[in-house]
Amino acid sequence: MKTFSLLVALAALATGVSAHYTWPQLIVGGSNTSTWQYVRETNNWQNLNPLTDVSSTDVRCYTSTESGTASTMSVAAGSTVGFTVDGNPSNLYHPGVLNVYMAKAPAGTDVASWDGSGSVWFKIYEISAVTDGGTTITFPATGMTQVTFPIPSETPSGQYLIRIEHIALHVASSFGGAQFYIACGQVDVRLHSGSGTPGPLVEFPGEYTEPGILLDIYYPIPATYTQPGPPVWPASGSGAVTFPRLPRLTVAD
Ligand SMILES: *[C@@H]1O[C@H](CO)[C@@H](O)[C@H](O)[C@H]1NC(C)=O
Ligand SMILES: [Cu+2]
Repeated sequence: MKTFSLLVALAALATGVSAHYTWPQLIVGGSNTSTWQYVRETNNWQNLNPLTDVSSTDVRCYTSTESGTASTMSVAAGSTVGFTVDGNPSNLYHPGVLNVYMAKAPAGTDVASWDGSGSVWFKIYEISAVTDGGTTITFPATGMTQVTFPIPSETPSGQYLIRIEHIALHVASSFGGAQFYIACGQVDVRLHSGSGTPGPLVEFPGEYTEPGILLDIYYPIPATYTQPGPPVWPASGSGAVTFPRLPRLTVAD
């Protein structure tokens, strides 16, 4: 597996071409909705390219050059939603880590026309790297074809952006090398809602600096890994971190 990942990274470096991916469909009630129906069409919907400039406002939803036409889906707090992976091939092919954030649109603002600015984002789910002091590092998100997670049952009613990102780390050893695959869905939490106070709240751009983003995952093997972003909310509850065991990728490209 490690040899495979290294070869992929070297091939990507050598040719400048690699397999990338997008998150075009929101999964609600166990069903895939239509492509770019409830997910904002991202800049990379055709070329699949990642974002690499974490200081850009595109790090919010990766939608600067696309017009917002997405609809907003009603969901229940406590229910499971998700995003599908589409690309070449259609899975989280690169070694990397994953985060899911939500941000509540200000009162009176339709989430469909909101840009996600301000200190508004809280993390509800993550799949980090697994380290063991320097012998191995593994990335449990690798190879996933879809990612599902619960909307915390404590989530207050309202309209939210749900932002998913996979941070590919295969060429992250140089500045700006980490590849961000981002998309935002639009949901209205109202079928059932909670009375929690989401947090800590962070801002994009601004939240991401070097730890967890600028590192060599191959040599020397990192002894520990710092997941980018704040801790998952709520600290214990429906959004608690789990590492789904999925079949590992054996072929690609
Ligand atoms: C939803 O899409 C994912 C990713 O393309 C696919 O793996 C899965 O089979 C689809 N689910 C259904 C129910 O069609
Ligand atoms: Cu890629």
